[in-house]
Amino acid sequence: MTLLPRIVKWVERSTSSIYFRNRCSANMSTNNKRRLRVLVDMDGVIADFEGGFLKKYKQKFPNEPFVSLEDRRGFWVSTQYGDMRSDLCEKAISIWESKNFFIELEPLPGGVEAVKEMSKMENTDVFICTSPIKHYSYCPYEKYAWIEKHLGPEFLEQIILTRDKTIVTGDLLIDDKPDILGVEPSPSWEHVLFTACHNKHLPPNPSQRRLLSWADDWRGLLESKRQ
Ligand code: UMP
Ligand code: MG
Repeated sequence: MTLLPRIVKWVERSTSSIYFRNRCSANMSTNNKRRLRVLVDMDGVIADFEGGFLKKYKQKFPNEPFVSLEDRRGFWVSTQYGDMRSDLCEKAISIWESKNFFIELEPLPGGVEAVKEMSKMENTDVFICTSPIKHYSYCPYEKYAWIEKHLGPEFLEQIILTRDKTIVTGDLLIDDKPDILGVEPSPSWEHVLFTACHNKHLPPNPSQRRLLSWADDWRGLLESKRQ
């Protein structure tokens, strides 16, 4: 970020905290200066986990069967590969446990641009909220490196690595996983399902909004939460 937008953001943050210190009884839900907090998932939303997986799986196991992106069903890649043949589950897992898997993921179309744009919007805080794998040798480091590389070093302040997104507070969680469960039964965010190859065939769910891609109306979605 160049200097001017940084100064604007700092002034916004300072003035909003002064506002709340002086009016500690103010009800945030009726305050139209309230900041919107958007949590954006990484894999399957801004980073092409599925495309990166398939490319490296085919390179490493050229003679094994694979699932085309068209035929992907269900969030867990490992489960679908294991259903095809039990040993393929471990072979699939070996791909994302390998060095350089996460850092080499391609950005999904429009995602990086959208996140940068929303982070510059007035009264808006954006966090990247992503679950690392438990095989931690490379994944957490590479997620940080990916964000620095594609979103810039200022976004290193905005990273939330957690296996349980329900304990994170926010207004919106844009995520491709259909069911986001954890210890908190009533998360504060509205989960908006980001369409991905593995969830596009799910029957319409009237209680869950979707973002079809970053070409879809994400600005309108954010606006709808400011009302
Ligand atoms: N993941 C698995 N198994 C799968 C598919 C994905 O462990 O079959 C991991 C990779 C990512 C994480 O680290 O799940 C997805 O994270 P979120 O996009 O839900 O944050
Ligand atoms: Mg995801």
